[in-house]
Amino acid sequence: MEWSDSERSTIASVWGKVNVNEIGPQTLGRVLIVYPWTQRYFGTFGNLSSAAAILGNPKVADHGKTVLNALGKAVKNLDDIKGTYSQLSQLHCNKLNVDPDNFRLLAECLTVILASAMGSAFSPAVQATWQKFLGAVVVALSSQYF
Ligand code: HNI
Repeated sequence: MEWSDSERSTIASVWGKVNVNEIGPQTLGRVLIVYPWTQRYFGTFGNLSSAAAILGNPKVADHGKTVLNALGKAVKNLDDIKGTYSQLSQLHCNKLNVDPDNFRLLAECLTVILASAMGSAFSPAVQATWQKFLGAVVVALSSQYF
C-alpha cells in the first residue's frame, strides 16, 4: 500500500484527535449492539443483555481501549501494517476463531463514531483517506487466515 504525504498527514491528524479511552469503548460497544452475533466472542465479559448493559460494561470498555491502542500501532507503521499485525492476525484466526468479516464491521463502527465525534472536520476527503487506512488494517488482520 502506497501513502502520499497528504494521506500520511491526514491519518496522523485524525489519530491525534482520537481519545482512545472514549472512542475505544464506544466503538466496541457499537459493534456489539449493531451486530449482536459478535457477542458470541465475548462470553467471559459478563452482562451484554442490552445496549445500556454493553455501554456500561467495564470489560467492554477495557477491551475497546486495547483494540484502539493496537490500531495506533498501524498508524505508526503505515509502511508495514501487514507485518505489524501478523501475530495479531494469527491469534484472531487460530486461537480466538474470530470470523475476519468482523474486522470490517468494527472498522465501519469506528468510522461512524469518528464522524460523530469529529463533526465537520471529518470531511469526505478525510473520510476517503481514513477508509483507505482502515481497509489496509482489515486486510492485514485477515492476512494469516488464508
Ligand atoms: Ni480483537 C483480543 C486487537 C477486532 C475479538 N484483539 C485482542 C487483542 C488485541 C486485539 C490487541 C489482545 C491480544 C492479546 O491478548 O495478546 N481486535 C484487535 C484489533 C481489531 C480487533 C486491532 C480491529 C481493528 N477482535 C476484533 C473483532 C473481534 C475481536 C472485530 C470480534 C468481533 N479480540 C477479540 C477477542 C479477543 C481479542 C474475543 C480476546 C479478548 C479477551 O480478553 O478474552
